[in-house]
Amino acid sequence: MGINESARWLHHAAEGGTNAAMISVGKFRRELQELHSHLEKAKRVLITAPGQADGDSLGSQLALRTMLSHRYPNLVVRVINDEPIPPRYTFLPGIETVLTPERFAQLYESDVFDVGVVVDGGIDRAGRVRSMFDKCGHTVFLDHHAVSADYNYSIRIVEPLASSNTELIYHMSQTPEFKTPVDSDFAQCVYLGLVFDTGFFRHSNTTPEAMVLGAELLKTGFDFTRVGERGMLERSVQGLHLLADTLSRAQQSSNGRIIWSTLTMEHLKRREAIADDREGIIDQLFLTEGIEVAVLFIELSENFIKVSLRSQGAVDVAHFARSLTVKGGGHIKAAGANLDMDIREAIPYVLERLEAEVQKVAAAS
Ligand SMILES: [Mn+2]
Repeated sequence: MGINESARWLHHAAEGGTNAAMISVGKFRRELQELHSHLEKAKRVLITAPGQADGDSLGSQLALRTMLSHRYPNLVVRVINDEPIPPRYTFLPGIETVLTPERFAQLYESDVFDVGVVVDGGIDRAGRVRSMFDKCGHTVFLDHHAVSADYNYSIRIVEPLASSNTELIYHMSQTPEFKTPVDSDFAQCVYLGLVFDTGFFRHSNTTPEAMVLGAELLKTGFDFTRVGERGMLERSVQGLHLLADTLSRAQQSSNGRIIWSTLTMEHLKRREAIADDREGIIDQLFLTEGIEVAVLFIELSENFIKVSLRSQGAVDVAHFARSLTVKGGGHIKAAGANLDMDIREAIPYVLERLEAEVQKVAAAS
């Protein structure tokens, strides 16, 4: 069948009348067999993910590495990411195996791989790793985002019902093709992705299946408090100050229905903070009483702004982000857009449009 025990149980639960979304890798039967047939013959595999790796991305890459190394003991598996790992993730078991392209070049000679796998987003955002990926004999795309990838992957396994990419990998790992033993190291990688992408089972992508999987993983006895706190909540003191600065700069508009703040490169430098310290600030901003939408203007580089958006749901911020730029998008309640603008230009450009949107929603209700 290719569905593990818990998914099978959920299948029964779904048939019994609950409206639970069901994540089942059974529908990827052919893709999984094809993947297995390539891996069986392969000598070297490359695993990568888009830049600015987060908890789901790293959890996925490490869980996948474990899954492949267990199933194919002679296979050389290399995990290469364009950017160095943010310090918050250094506690993850196996994290030392994740290399930057320069570290990889120092340690190993050949950058030729038989199979390349990209997880939690497309290869177009994987920076310098893309050229290695392009040379792979077979390429695999493993994702849980409902996006259309332009790249001509040999195999695509995309399950938008999976709350996190690690949830998809977990279910793959339990099929007859892979049969990965779930020990506490493997479990915490899967768990980190799960809590990261669901915001500790708060976001709307949280499903009964995701919670059942969380419970299943806890049985292996890893320190889930530590995984949650170190992997998501803890900040360096520099990061703490950056958060405090950004929150104290917050302003409201539309009668308090919009809250917004800014985070420039100068702000980052002043506090000696790093890019990863920006993580989670938008969510904190959003947890303000009476707010409909929160916006954070992040200066990524000169004249290049990331607009992060959170909504209670009345304003579809994915739609709004797309209205700002063709490359904008995301989910109804959480979205983003990158703008080629100066931050002083971007703020009125976005706020005027957003205020109109909030007004429209208020008038309609
Ligand atoms: Mn993800």
